[in-house]
Amino acid sequence: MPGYVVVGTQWGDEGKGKVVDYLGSEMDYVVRFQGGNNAGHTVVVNDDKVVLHLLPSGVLQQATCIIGPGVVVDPFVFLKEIASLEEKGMDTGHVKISDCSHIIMPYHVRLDALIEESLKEQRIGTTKRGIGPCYADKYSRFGIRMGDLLDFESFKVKLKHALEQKNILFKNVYHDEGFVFEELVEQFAQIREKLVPRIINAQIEVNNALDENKQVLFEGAQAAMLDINYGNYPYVTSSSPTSAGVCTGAGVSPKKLDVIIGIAKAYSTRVGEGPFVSELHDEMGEWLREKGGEYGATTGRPRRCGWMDVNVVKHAAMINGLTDLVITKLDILSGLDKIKLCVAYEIDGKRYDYIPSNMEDLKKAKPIYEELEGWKEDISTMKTYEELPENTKKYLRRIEELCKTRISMVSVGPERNCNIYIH
Ligand code: 2SA
Ligand code: GDP
Ligand code: MG
Repeated sequence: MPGYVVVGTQWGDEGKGKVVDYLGSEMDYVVRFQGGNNAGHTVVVNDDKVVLHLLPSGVLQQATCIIGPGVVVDPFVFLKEIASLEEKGMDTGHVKISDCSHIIMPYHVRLDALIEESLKEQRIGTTKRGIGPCYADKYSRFGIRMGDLLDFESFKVKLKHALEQKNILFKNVYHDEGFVFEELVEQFAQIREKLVPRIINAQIEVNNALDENKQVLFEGAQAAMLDINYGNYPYVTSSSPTSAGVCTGAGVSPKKLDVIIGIAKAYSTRVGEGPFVSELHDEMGEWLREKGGEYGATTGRPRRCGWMDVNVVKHAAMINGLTDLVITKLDILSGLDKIKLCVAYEIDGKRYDYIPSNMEDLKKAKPIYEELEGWKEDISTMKTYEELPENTKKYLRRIEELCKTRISMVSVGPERNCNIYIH
């Protein structure tokens, strides 16, 4: 079964990077299909912590790594990340970029910050990496793609056209001086040679690999609740971090996706604005943040923390068609007397076993909790399901039951091999 998908089931930062790195040793290809350097995936190998923003987490393994057609690429960040891995003595010749991926331009990054600032209390809490403005240009057909760099003369024509539009916006709406065409051309002239050898037709390469029965893993960034269609709109990112996003963002038929793994943290976290029904504003939330080290890998922002929200994970299971769940950071919950699971919401006296799409309803939602017994044992060194405390098993079984999806692995530490398989 060659086509694997790994996606986040909550609001991101579930530990996808660790799981992709772990599975990466078995893979021939690791492919990113959406998002950009708004991701922050942490991989720990032999106590060495590597944070990747744009490169697929499989880059630390031998698999060919592809930044797919649906990704938005900041080429300056890309080259920085490549350089930092090469400084560690790693070969990066196996990293390729799709000719259809869109370029995040310096003006997208500035616009992201200006838009957020102007939104004031309505702001989304973006990572300010230019993601939204770049996707907006893509869908407005003003975008410039990595493939355009192959013919620099036509790249310049497209850039001139796009920049004229953008500078009108900068000057008239944001009273900002905008960008100088010649300066941007010069910046790209300096990096173009380093990018061109990596630009490929990714959909052909990935489909050929699947047809040859090679193992291909599609690595999601962000998560279901940040999905542009099915997340808490407008508090979402501008792409589809779901299995459907693999089809549009990597050019692969749904028929070729065999294993769809959802990563769920044993509790919930969120960065940025937007509703979070099971959020804890008390010392319990603080405890989770400190014990779990819940600070954004990209921006260092403290993550909001709360109990696991089953409505959220159930929603992700449905939208993605999950075949498996992996529960991460289970070790963090050790030591608690009681653990809560948010199993439904109460809105205006009515019980909801699903997430209402209407933001005003969701803002009023109160969590309905089920309380389970905690466990005191340190589970971080355990290797088998049998060793886990009975209350840990009960917690896992209850999640499985409520989400109607089997849990095939749990992660009990940040290191590559701190995993327990469940058969
Ligand atoms: P954007 O920048 O346009 O994609 O922001 C839109 C919303 O999506 C959220 N978002 C994220 N949430 C969690 N983790 C993300 N990546 C970093 C990480 C976060 C960080 O993996 O650690 O370091 O701050 C990520 N990327 C986007 C974002 O908070 C907005 O709510
Ligand atoms: P991603 O964006 O989904 O890849 O997740 P992040 O890398 O942003 O955040 C997950 C954090 O938890 C990272 O610091 C990981 O090293 C760490 N982590 C992953 N799995 C586990 C686990 O099972 N236990 C513990 N204690 N930490 C973990
Ligand atoms: Mg992250």
